[in-house]
Formats: sequence, structure tokens, C-alpha cells
Amino acid sequence: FCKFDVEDPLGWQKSLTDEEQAISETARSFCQETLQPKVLEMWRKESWDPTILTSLGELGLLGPTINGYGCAGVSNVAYGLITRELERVDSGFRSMMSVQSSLAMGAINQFGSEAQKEKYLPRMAKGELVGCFGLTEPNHGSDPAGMETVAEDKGDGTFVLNGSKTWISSSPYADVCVIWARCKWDDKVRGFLVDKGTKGLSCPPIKNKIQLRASVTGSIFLEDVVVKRDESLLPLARPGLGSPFECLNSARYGIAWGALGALESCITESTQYALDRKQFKKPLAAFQLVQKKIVDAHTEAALGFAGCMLLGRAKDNKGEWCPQQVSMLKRNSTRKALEHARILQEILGGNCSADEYGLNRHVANLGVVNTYEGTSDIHALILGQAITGHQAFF
Ligand code: TGC
Ligand code: FAD
Repeated sequence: FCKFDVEDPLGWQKSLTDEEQAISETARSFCQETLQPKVLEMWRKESWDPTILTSLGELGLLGPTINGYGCAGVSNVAYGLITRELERVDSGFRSMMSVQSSLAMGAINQFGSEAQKEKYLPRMAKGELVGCFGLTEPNHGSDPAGMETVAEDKGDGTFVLNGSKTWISSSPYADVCVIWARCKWDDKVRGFLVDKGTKGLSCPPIKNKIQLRASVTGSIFLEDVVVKRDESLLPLARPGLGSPFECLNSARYGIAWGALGALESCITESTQYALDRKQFKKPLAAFQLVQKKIVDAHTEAALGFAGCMLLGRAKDNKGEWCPQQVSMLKRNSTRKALEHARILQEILGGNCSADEYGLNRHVANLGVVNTYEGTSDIHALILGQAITGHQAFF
């Protein structure tokens, strides 16, 4: 037999390449040495620290799967390892990175013109320019097909955008907003790039969140915003929702890894607490009920990572993968992480109220991680349709 490895019970990490191992270690060192000491103050103040993105950029961790344009061009497994390390500290940091990388840079890389890629991607890869992704609207979250934001073609090489987006990660600090809007001429959704400072664009923050406080979230208001066709329209985005959903596939895949990173952090902290704290003259860790909580969480984290690894390798080997697999893992990781983080929180007793314990932040954050990028129930319906052949959305 091999020795039981508490850090990697099922041995999925043994198949990482040397490069993936090195990227994971780089990400872990940065997250533990630089982000971990900052997170509590950022959480309390709901603050934004621009040096986080520039530091991630210096390490080659932004838009990491993109080839060229100053990006590292690493594997999808490596991308998952990065989100795991960021979310081990706080889901807000992973959110910041995945919105920049998968949603904003991803949209420009996949659907932008060469000029747009040259203009934005190298500086976004360095973290000098911040991107955001505006899909959700006040009246349309799970059903973006009902989108009310509109684009009108003025016939002189310009479009006029009107509408509003809500709950948009990083929008108050974004230098470029990816805006999905319904085009008046054919009723189809297309993507537009809108630079900060454009007349009629405003992105106020949404303050006093009770989850994800270490990530800044805002609205986007577009009032008669005039943009130039060549500079703004993403020419390769297919008319319709398929293109924004392709960006979501990548971000949801990253969340599948990241949420398990948050769960790992909860396991580490609660296990140490259980070893240190004594009741009835014994460490909490010596009680059967406490051990069961820790074992159940370990098991789900290990199984979850094994699934993420399978999907990551399928993506890397240009093998067969499909969005429903991403839905299954995004849903499973976020549900299991939230369920078990809540159970592990019981080990802290009255300290479950203290924000100094990262576990309490993770429990709060994981509520929103279950919700954005498609709620748990929306992913259940995507899978339900694939399994039964019946769509049950409406
Ligand atoms: P439906 O008719 O099924 O599809 C419309 C078109 O899209 C295509 N498609 C996809 N393409 C690529 N990948 C996917 N995953 C795709 N899913 C669908 C589809 O083939 C079709 O193409 P075409 O060529 O026929 O036009 O769409 P529907 O309107 O019925 O919607 C289905 C539903 C409910 C599953 C979808 O609307 C959905 O996923 N809703 C959830 C919305 C969501 O996830 N929003 C996320 C906003 S971004 C965010 O939350 C960022 S959080 C910050 C962070 O990540 O940290
Ligand atoms: P709703 O769609 O109103 O859903 C409410 C409830 O109804 C949910 O439980 C849902 O599962 C359920 N429901 C809806 N339809 C059905 C159905 N057909 N059958 C059964 N149940 C149903 N969006 C962006 O575009 N960009 C971002 O950067 C971004 N960042 C975010 C950051 C934060 C902190 C948060 C909280 C949200 C963010 N979002 C972002 C928005 C997020 O994607 C949406 O909140 C999410 O898609 C859900 O939409 P909604 O809030 O409108 O909920």
C-alpha cells in the first residue's frame, strides 16, 4: 500500500506536470504570503487594492490560458490550480481573477478584432487595465435572454447603448466593460467594449454586501453611450447568447476548482482548531462526531478535485468535453463546499461569529459562489434537460 496522504487522499496531484506543480506553488506562496495578511482588512472595509491584479500579472496568473498577447498560455489544469489557491484565501480574490481572465480577457481574446486584442490584452495581462463583464440586469439574472439593454446602429459607424447591469464584479474600478446588449436591428445579443470615462457610462459600487466583501461589486448604467463600431463591437461574437455563455463555461470551470480551495481552507482551520481546543479533558478532534465532520469534508474535497482534474485534462487534450460537465462540477463543488463549510463551522462553537476565522468568511462567500455564474438550481435544470430531454426552465 501507499501511505495515506492527508493533503491528497486520492492522489490526483501525482499526475500534475512539473510546470503545473510550479504554477501551483507560485500561486500558493503569493496567496499565503501576500493576500492572506490583507484579506481581513479588505473584507471589513470592502476595499479595492490595485496591487493585487498587478502582482498577479507579474506572476503570469492573469488570462493564463491565453496564448500570446503577453499571456502565459498554460494548461486548463494550471488555471484550476490558480483559482484553487486564490479561493483558499477568499472567493473574492478568485472572483477578481476569474472575471479579469475568463470573462473580460476571454471575451476579447475569443471574439475581439486583432486591434482590440492588441489594445487591451497585454495591459490586462499585466493587471494595468481592469475588465468587467456585464450580462446580468436588474430584471434578468438567470434568464439573460430577456435582456433589456439595447444597442442602436446610427448608420454612421457608431452605436448608441442604453440600459443597466447589476451585480457586476469589479465594475467600479473597470477600465473596460464588456457589455452584452440586444441589437435593435435584429433583436440579437452582441458584445461591446466600453471604456471607462465614455460619456454616459457610470459604474457605482454596491456597498454593504454581507458576502464576498473582499471583491468590489457594482452596477453599470449606460445612458446614450456612443461607441465606434471598429473599436467597440466584438466582431467575432456570434449574434445570440452562445458567445457570452462560452465565456461563462471557462469561468464556471475555474469556480469548480476554486470553491474546493475554499473548502480545503475550512478543513485545515477547523481541524487545527479541533486539535487545539479541549472540552471534557480531551481535544475536540478526539470525539467521534467531530471526526466525522472532518472526514466527510475531506472526502468531498478529494472527490471533487478528482472530477475537476478529469475535466481539466479533457479540455487540455482537446478531448471531448461539454458545457453540461462544467455545470455538473460548478454545481457540485459549490454545493459541497457550502454544505461542508457550514458543518465544519460548528466545530468553532461560539467562535463561528468571529470574522478572524477565515472559515466564517468562506461560509458567507460560498452562498454567493453558489449563486453567480448560474445558480445551483439553474445548473440542475441544464443537467435535467441533458438527462431527461425535457427543458424545465419555463
Ligand atoms: P439557450 O436557448 O439554451 O441557448 C442560447 C444559445 O446559447 C448556446 N448555449 C451555449 N453555448 C456555449 N456554452 C454554453 N454553456 C451554452 N449554453 C447555451 C445555445 O446553443 C444557443 O445557441 P444558438 O446558436 O442556438 O443561439 O438559452 P436560454 O436563454 O434558454 O438560457 C438557458 C440558461 C438558463 C441555462 C442560461 O440562460 C443560463 O445559463 N443562465 C444563467 C445566467 C448566468 O450564468 N449568468 C452569469 C452572469 S456572469 C457572473 O455571474 C459572473 S460572477 C463573477 C465571478 O465569476 O466571480
Ligand atoms: P434570479 O434569476 O432572480 O433567481 C432567483 C432564484 O430563482 C434563484 O434561486 C434561481 O435559482 C431561481 N430561479 C430562477 N429561474 C428559475 C427557473 N426557471 N426554475 C427554477 N428556479 C429558478 N453578473 C454578471 O453579469 N457579471 C458579474 O461580474 C457578476 N458578478 C456578481 C457578483 C456578485 C457578488 C453577485 C451576488 C452576483 C454577480 N453577478 C454577476 C450576477 C449573478 O450572475 C446573478 O445574481 C445570478 O445569475 C442569478 O440571477 P438573479 O440574481 O437575478 O436571480
